[in-house]
Amino acid sequence: MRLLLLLSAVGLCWAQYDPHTQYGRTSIVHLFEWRWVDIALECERYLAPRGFGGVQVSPPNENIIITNPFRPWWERYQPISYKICSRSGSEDEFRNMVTRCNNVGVRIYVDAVINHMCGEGNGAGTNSICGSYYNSHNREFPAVPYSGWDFNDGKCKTGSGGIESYNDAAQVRDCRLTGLLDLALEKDYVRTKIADYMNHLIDIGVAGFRLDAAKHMWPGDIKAVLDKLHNLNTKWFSAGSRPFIFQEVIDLGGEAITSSEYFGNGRVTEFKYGAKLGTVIRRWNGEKMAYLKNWGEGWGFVPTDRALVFVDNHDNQRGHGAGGASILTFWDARMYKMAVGFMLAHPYGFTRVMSSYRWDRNFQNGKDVNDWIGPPNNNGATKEVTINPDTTCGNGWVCEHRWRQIRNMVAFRNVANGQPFANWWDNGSNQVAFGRGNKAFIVFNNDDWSLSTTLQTGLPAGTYCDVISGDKIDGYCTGIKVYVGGDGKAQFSISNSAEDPFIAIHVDAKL
Ligand code: AAO
Repeated sequence: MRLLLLLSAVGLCWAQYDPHTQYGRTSIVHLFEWRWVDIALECERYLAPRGFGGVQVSPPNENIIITNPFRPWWERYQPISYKICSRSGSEDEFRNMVTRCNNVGVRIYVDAVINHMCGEGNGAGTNSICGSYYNSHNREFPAVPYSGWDFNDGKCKTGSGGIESYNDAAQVRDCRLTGLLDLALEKDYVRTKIADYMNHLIDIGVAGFRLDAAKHMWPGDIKAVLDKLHNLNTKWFSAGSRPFIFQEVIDLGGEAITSSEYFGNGRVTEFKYGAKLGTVIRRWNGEKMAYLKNWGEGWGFVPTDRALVFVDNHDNQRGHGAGGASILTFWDARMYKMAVGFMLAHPYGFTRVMSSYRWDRNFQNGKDVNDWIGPPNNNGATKEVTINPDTTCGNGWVCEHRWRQIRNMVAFRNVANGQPFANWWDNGSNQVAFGRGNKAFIVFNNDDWSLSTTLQTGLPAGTYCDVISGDKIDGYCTGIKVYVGGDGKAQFSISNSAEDPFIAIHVDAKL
């Protein structure tokens, strides 16, 4: 009995770090700007059968409509109300998506924009997705309702009212982030309004939240909001389950605020991960893959059970946020697949895969002046995600999560779940290999010469199908075959000019 009590206490206090994915599903995908109807279909036709654990969705609440530039993706980070009403769809469509995804074991995580409302310079009107009135000058948002009392104007100490220095924690939290009206989360009224919004979503059946701009909120204020949240809906989750929380805290070092201040609330986004991995795969600054031997905490990252990791996100794939030029994206497909492959093979952190849309990049003086372009659309109405005969996506959607190499590495991670990092090998340069216990093994050649060597895989003897160059279909392999001997060793050859210079095998791809 005492043990049970102890276990349930541990279970409770760990719960916000647990994504509540279905057993054996270990990654989520950010379906950036997708419509709810398309996500519902994707859960059923692709994500569930392929072993994805869940979806991070774009902010579902009502936002301001920006027409100059025309309907940028970032208008969704300027809330007008907490009505479930966005260009991804209506509340009915949102509910339908959550139900259908949960019914096939795929969880929904909401991007919660709770630090602020719209920008201060937006004037007054009803130019919002569902027509709710706002007056940014007077800080009026009657559809919530919020008024002047509910913002931090009096608390912020900078002359401009905006964040002027990231070396001062108080202004980062009390002043406006790029002019966005900063909510007074110290007020119980504001906390209650935010919690009501999040509870509405929890009751519909979402499994958790990305807390946008968490760095711009005091950790104690976030905790006060989280303490008001309901347990997850028992239609799909066990009684007493707490919502999964991951906080967007950009901490690349050298600022007043560190991500460790937020560990008590939930996980944090580890931005060093993608910035460093991109630098290594690009071989910038003298970095090489051999140095990845102690990847994870050894590189100064947050503890693995506090980390939400990703190669790129919706900001830094287009030069917003942090990480800079080293960030790899679908635009650098060959290196990107290696980076995502490495992330999904490595045990560190809880992994999120990015799924993007294409836009017309236009670099001027090193900056993409088209970094604002919104999702594929007809006059502002988001286009359907169409599926081509070869299973890729049409209508401008990139669907990285459907690329064979990425989709198969999501499965690799599921197979390797719980298995230790093992059998590391490197050539002192950019040829490296490692396994996960006796379940899975991966080899990379990011050098300018061929790799040809015999390696200990840790796997049982047999013939394996490389899931990077092909698939195991009906017992046959459409790609490279790897023969593991009775001693666990196998011979690997990877040309430096291979389309994808890495090989991955696991016990579910044994022939
Ligand atoms: C838009 C317009 C603005 C306008 C505003 C209000 O673009 O011109 O003033 O509306 O009318 C998104 C867009 C914004 C957009 C906003 C609202 O990115 O352009 O503004 O929607 O529509 C900071 C925050 C971080 C934030 C990131 C973009 O800390 O929370 O900026 N990300 C989230 C979302 C994002 C969204 C918002 C928040 C707002 O993911 O999509 O904005 O809801 C340093 C700091 C970081 C800071 C960056 C950028 O980073 O550490 O905390 O991120 O600066 O300001 C090196 C350093 C690194 C540094 C980086 C950049 O890498 O190591 O620390 O350089 O200097």
